[in-house]
Amino acid sequence: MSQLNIINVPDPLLKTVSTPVAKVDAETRQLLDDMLETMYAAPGIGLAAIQVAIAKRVIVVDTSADEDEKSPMFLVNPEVVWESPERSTYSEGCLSVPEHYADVERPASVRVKYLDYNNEMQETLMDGLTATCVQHEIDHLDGIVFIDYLSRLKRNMIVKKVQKAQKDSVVL
Ligand code: GNR
Ligand code: NI
Repeated sequence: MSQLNIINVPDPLLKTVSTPVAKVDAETRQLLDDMLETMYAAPGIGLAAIQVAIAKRVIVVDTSADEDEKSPMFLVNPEVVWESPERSTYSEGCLSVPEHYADVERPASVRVKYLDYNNEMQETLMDGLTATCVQHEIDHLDGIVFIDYLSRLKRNMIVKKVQKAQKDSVVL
């Protein structure tokens, strides 16, 4: 297992549309394991492969509040096949936009089809924070970051602050 480096906005890689995975094989499982370790270390509740500069349709999610009772989800080629008409609003954050948060409205529940860790096709109904997080991750696979839903003014302000914080953190 190894921890991977997370890229920040405005890295143009975050605008990439990621490519589907043909099969969940040993190499994909290695990526899933490394992504989970990276997500827990951050810490975060979700991570898309493009955030570690790998343009594959692979995400990991763990929205369990409990520290000792981890419940990781591995989703490969995830697709929303149904969304509820009900919406919900969460204050979202992103490991690629550190320390900035904004309200985003999304479908409150979604049915998601994906390949699991064992290359088995699954369909799962998700709600609450899990639904929000999985939609946030699928957005990453399509090159969308949550700040893209904000006004250009707010987005540009956040991107500038993230860039400045990154520069200031470089030890000379
Ligand atoms: O850690 C994360 N928290 C979070 C909070 C609200 C909505 C979405 C998220 S996902 C984010 C981790 C991340 O950047 N995933 O891409
Ligand atoms: Ni994110």
